[in-house]
Amino acid sequence: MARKELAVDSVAEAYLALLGDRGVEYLFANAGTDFAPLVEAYAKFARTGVKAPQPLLATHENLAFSMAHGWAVATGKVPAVMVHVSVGTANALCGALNAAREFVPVLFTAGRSPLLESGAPGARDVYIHWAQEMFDQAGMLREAVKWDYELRNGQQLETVVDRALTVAASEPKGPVYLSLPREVLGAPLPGFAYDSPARRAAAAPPAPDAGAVAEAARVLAKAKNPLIVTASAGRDPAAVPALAAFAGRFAIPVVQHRPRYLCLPADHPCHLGYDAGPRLDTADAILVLEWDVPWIPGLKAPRPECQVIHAGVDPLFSRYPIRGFPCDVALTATAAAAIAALGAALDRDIDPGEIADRWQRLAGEREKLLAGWRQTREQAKTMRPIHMAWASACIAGIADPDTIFVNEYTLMPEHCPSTRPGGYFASSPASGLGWGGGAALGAKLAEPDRFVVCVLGDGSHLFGNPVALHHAARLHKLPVLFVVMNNSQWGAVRRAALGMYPQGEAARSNKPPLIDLDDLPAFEAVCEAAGGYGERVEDPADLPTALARAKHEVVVEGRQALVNVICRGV
Ligand SMILES: Cc1ncc(C[n+]2csc(CCOP(=O)(O)OP(=O)(O)O)c2C)c(N)n1
Repeated sequence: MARKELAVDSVAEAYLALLGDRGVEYLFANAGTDFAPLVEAYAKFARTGVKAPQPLLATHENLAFSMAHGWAVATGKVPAVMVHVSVGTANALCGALNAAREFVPVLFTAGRSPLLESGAPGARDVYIHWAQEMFDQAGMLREAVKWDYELRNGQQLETVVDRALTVAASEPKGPVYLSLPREVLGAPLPGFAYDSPARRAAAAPPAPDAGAVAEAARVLAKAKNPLIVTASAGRDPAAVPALAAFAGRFAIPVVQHRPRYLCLPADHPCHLGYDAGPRLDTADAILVLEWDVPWIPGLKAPRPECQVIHAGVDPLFSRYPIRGFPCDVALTATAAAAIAALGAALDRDIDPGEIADRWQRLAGEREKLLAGWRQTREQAKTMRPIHMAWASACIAGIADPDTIFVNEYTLMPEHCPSTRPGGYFASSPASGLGWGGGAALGAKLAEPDRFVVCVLGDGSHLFGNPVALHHAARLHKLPVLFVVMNNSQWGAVRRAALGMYPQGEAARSNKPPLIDLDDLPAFEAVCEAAGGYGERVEDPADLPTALARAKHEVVVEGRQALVNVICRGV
């Protein structure tokens, strides 16, 4: 047990030094008048060399939060975000919702209007200090965070910081929120001393319950057609080899629907693609591993007699108001621990004859699937406007095994396979658009030596505040290749309207309202305006070389690039 002392002029200095001591490496920040004590503290640390999180400026709060999110998923560590009082919190809220639903730990902090109208250092001195105050600033995001608090004085600092960080880092992980009033940050803190290392540890993850494991293993052992469905097992990279070994040992097909991480390498013989629909009719046992929506009950569901096991850090997704999927066994554990325990139990229960049978069927199904994808690519190859399957295949053509893909939902993973754990990150199930670009910058910050490709829809890209994004990429020297699949529309909105009213007026209209994004700016020129490289591609035959040129700019010249791919609408 060691106690450290640090002479500080303010709580702000103590706060930043404490974050540095606790291993918080970055503070993704969008500043305001509430930051005065932090600005002062950082300026002093530049001279004195006190270790603190490196401040990284982002000119929009959603960008700051998304960068933190990308960094957190690529490193497994907890970043800090700081924004300006109530209004900055409002702008970052979408990022907090994304992080919450994907169990991404973030220390989300904001200033708070000075409490006092006069009479103390830091008290109100600008007119906004009245209007920006709220009765309950954290109220707007309380549903999205695991914990929130306001720092009331410097004496409590160590307890509050440690509590915030340990709650965020305990399973199920997630964002926490701390507001920091200006006078509190600006107050003196004589005799500041703290434990280093910290005496408050994050909680260990829950161990899988032996009874639930035995029950789940019995279900899987009895099944003729078991199926594993997952979207986020790969959140913990250790779960990827565990799942690969488990599926391979017992010949169980794995489907990753809208994966948020790489969960099973694309070349694994049990990898049966991205659509569980065709397997639901025959499945007699399903292991739902870290997945909130294993199927859409209104469209297609497994047979009533199919047994269903849900496993994950919060297998019931207890923060979702409604989620009624059948659940015969709910196993609370990280994906890696759940798989390890199930593997040991199933080894005892399984009939080896079943495994041999399943291998036969699996090999045939996988070959059929791969052949179908090859055919789609062949057909897509010459389509103009460019087909997203062809664009995805061309992106695969410039990737290497270490490439990190960040997908704000238009990359088709069946045409752009990845195999390395931690090589693929996609949108949170909350799907608050505007995440991808910032997340890609965060991933690049975490993995500076790896090639990062960020694939975005034109709509998603616009939500991500492109001018702020390209500025941050340049400012922080984070060369990422952005590929915009530009179909000049919100295709998802079109699909939803036509899906609900297949014979309706919108379906008959050439141009239903609120779908087409006419007169879009030249996205490549926006990237160029920030010192990057840009190309617009309309001819599918030009795409491979355009992407190769862009990759050269990113990897060799060290500058960001954007390829604006003119794609088909839906
Ligand atoms: C913050 C936010 N606002 C609105 C939406 C609703 N929304 C979902 S998908 C989508 C369209 C996305 O367009 P684009 O990225 O171009 O992809 P496309 O659907 O055309 O393939 C919209 C508007 C959302 N998910 N998040």
